[in-house]
Amino acid sequence: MKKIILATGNEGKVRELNAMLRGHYNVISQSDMQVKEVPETGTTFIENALIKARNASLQTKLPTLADDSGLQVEALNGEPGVYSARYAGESATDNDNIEKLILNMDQHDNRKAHFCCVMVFVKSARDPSPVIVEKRWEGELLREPVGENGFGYDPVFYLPDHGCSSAQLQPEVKNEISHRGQALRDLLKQLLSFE
Ligand code: ITT
Repeated sequence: MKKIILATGNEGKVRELNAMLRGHYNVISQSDMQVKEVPETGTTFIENALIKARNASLQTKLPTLADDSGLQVEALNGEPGVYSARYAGESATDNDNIEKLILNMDQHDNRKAHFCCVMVFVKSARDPSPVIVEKRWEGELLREPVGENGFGYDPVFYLPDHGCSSAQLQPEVKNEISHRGQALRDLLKQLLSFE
């Protein structure tokens, strides 16, 4: 099976992506290859995903998959967006970020939000034609966290069609419908069609 590097240091992403790539690729985490992370200096998900993919591919000399994602809240003009992981500061935990979001949303009745995921695949660090997919997952923000599964903002991301938060979904169900699940499926379809 072909080797592929996962250019992420986020354990939640690693779990979800591993589950979906199983059987297709021999997946290696960038941390297992001692990849040194670089700052995400882009202002868009696409820029940051490319920065991470090219960095890991440069250091490992292997094809690489990167995911840049985040939560965009309508009433906050798209915030926290690319800053989702660092919303409450550089070393913020998921709980710190959720607390800040709940506070900032206190006065807002418009609870609409979506997750965005950009998935990038590069064959090499200087691949001139990366495969790029962008997908969204629509939902609403809760006023209190519920559920234990997933990671990040899942406990406050409510799915009206399912009547629960994304942290209450079974992992397989989340992968079936999430921004990341949709993006990876689309990307895989493209990669397998090149082979
Ligand atoms: P890497 O850059 O190493 O991949 P990161 O956590 O810094 O890890 P991002 O810059 O892409 O990754 O930030 C994504 C953040 O968006 C993540 O930390 C969560 O707070 C949030 N997020 C993304 N996908 C999510 C999901 O499926 N469920 C909940 N929160 C999610």
